[in-house]
Amino acid sequence: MGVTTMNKTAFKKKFLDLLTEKFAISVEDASLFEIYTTLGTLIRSSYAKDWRHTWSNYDHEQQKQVYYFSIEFLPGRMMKSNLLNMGWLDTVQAALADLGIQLDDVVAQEPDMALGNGGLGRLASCFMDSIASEGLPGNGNGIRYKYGLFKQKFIDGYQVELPNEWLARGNLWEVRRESKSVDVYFNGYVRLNKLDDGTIVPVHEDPTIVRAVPYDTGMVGFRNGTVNTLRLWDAEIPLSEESLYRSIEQRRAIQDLTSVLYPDDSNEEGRRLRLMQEYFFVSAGVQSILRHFKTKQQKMQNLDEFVAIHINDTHPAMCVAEFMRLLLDEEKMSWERAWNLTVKVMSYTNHTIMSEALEKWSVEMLQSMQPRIYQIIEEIDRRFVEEMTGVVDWELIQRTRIISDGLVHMAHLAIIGSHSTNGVAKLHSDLLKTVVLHDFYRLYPDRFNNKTNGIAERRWLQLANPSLSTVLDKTIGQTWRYEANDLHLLMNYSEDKAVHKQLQQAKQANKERLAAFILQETGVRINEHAIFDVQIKRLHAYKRQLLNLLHILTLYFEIKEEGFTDIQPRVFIFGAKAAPSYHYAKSIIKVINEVGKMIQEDPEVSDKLSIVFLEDYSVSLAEVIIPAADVSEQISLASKEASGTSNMKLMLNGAITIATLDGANIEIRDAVGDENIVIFGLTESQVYDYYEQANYHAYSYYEALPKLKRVVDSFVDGTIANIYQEGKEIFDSLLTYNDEFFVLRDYEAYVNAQKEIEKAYQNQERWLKMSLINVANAGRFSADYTVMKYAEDIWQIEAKPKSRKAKDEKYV
Ligand code: F58
Repeated sequence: MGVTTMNKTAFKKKFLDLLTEKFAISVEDASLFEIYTTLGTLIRSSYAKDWRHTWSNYDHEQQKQVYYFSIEFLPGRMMKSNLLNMGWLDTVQAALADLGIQLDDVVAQEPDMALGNGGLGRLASCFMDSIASEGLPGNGNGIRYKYGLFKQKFIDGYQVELPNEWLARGNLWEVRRESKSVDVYFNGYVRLNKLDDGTIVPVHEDPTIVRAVPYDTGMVGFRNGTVNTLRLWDAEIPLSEESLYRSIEQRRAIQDLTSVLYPDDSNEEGRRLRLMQEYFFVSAGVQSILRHFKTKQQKMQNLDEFVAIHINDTHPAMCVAEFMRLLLDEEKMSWERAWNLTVKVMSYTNHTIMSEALEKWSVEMLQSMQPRIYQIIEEIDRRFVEEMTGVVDWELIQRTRIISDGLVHMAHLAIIGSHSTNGVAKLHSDLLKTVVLHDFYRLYPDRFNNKTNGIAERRWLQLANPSLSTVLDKTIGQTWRYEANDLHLLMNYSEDKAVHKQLQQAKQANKERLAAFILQETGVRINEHAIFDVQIKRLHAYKRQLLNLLHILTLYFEIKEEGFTDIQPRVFIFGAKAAPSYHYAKSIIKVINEVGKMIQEDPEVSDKLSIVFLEDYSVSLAEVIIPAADVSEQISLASKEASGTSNMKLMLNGAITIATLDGANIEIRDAVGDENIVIFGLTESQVYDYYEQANYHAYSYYEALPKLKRVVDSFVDGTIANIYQEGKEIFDSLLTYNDEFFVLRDYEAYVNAQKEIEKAYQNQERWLKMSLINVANAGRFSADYTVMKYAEDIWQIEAKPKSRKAKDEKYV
């Protein structure tokens, strides 16, 4: 990439020239937003050539490409990560400083691109970064929502949702590609036309046509000249159909299609618009892949040698049927040949074991919205049943077929129509095989595999934590910056007091940065020397933010009522959004906020404890919180969290994990060893034993443990002011409804584990060693390695040697 050679003087000249060209303004008079726009334009135009080359090289060299279909992408801000990956970061930072500008102020002008709810969307974006950085031929395919995930405000301690107009001031990174638009058909009916030669041709009559217009964003690889494409689709009224869509309602219906990102986490209801969104980006994406393939002069039957399509969770599962439709109806391929290709091209990742989150759509809805797609799904289902009849028992067929009880089971479609189904951590993949998808595992044992999640370590360490990065550079050299496993070199310093000291200073600097941020955002001044105890993730009952709260209340009562004085000061930091319709989760937010207020207003405890629930958790906010964390809360009920990824980010930044043996926590434990993590609580098999024996009695724990009783009672006895039915709702969930997520069962073990954390922290020598060992062993969770495994095992794609990450002289 030519840009790596950019020096400060050359950059300054280009930047100032462009500022004049765009705004006819001097740097002294320019607003931060004008500076941001100028810098962004310069960055984009500088990688444009590489972008074009990357694409044409893939074609020229006949490389197989993967298309990662995901209904969510959550990239956050892109300016700094593009600068880092281009190799420009230091130069630009210094050049701007010469001009009296702080890069961080400029970067803050960019709105977070928040087109995702949580882990699933963020994972998709980490993968985009890693796929480009490994020089792999891969692209994203999704929806360009007009409004990102809602903005969260707290009013009176309650979550209030506001629209997130992330596009209000335009989006620097995207390119609208009008010429690549495709039409997507909805509604109407299918007429089967019989031709003279007897062949039957389906014709989609009386459709509603929506024009899908792609907006492409360059995904810049780390210093390797690769720039892949994230293609997000917007819905528009087709020009040729303009006259047909005269009414405001009809126009609005089309605009609404890509208007909002559904803010639901694991409790999706059957909503028509959501199904429309799913088909919309699936059809647009698959059509554009095939259209592009046809320019290659390759035979359609060899398509699987050039194209892999990944179905990220069930939302894009209709890829299977849409691909079949195009091969059958447009390419006139036989069913057998089309099916054979489809299964080879498609692969699927499952992200949850919660059965309520496995999508099912009513036959009526799917049939009326997508008559042809429904026909094809029906035929896939019919052939599946036919193929399995006589081979396996009838009940098994009924449980695994795609259409049953008036519902279309999207996970079944994804598994039957693809060659690979993977879970996202070892335990999760095992549970898929043994429990959740066991029936399918019996049918297709070879299709199941595990791919433990990973994170973009460039963003979560190099960008988010420059203080730690500097210590690493000085201690182990710079190779870790492109080869995350080289973090392991830090193990050579596990006993080195001087290195410990530097790590401690880096952490302290990050804690001060976060404390300043909190002061500015909330007006609350926190103790910078307290333990920073962090739980950041969606608010969900299974993630058990409530368990965290029970522990905080325990400490509170120990100080207030038992006279404990030797408690290590702690700041409990939360970041979490609740789905707007998830009443219970919102009650938990309210109660945490009220307990926070109660503590803050009580001088007897406020110098020991505080709760900071930061509003509007986002990627950018995570980048400030994570480097400052001492403790990482990963306390989901064992078996429920598919993987988790904040656990990896926090570990990478030296936080000590307090965790149940759930999701990727188990692999973190394996990586750092038992003495460098604090594990507590029920194991997954104990949880399943309880399910089998139906012998959990939450009440008995409440009765037996006075401390626990005191805490649980406080939800309803007036101890916590300003909570009304919220306290009762939580109280009832625990006692009347027998505590679905075993919070009371794990309470005592958790409180003891927290004591262990406190003891370890009070021995700073031990703590710093633990922290070092966590950083040193986090390399294996780099998404670079994860995507390489997908590439080899599932997608069968590879990087050309020249596009591998640069072993730049700067780093060796
Ligand atoms: C998450 N799922 C898992 N879903 O909960 C988490 O354990 C895992 O680490 C992560 O995926 C990545 O594999 C998740 O984030 C969603 O947000 C869905 C979005 C669409 C609606 C339903 C929830």
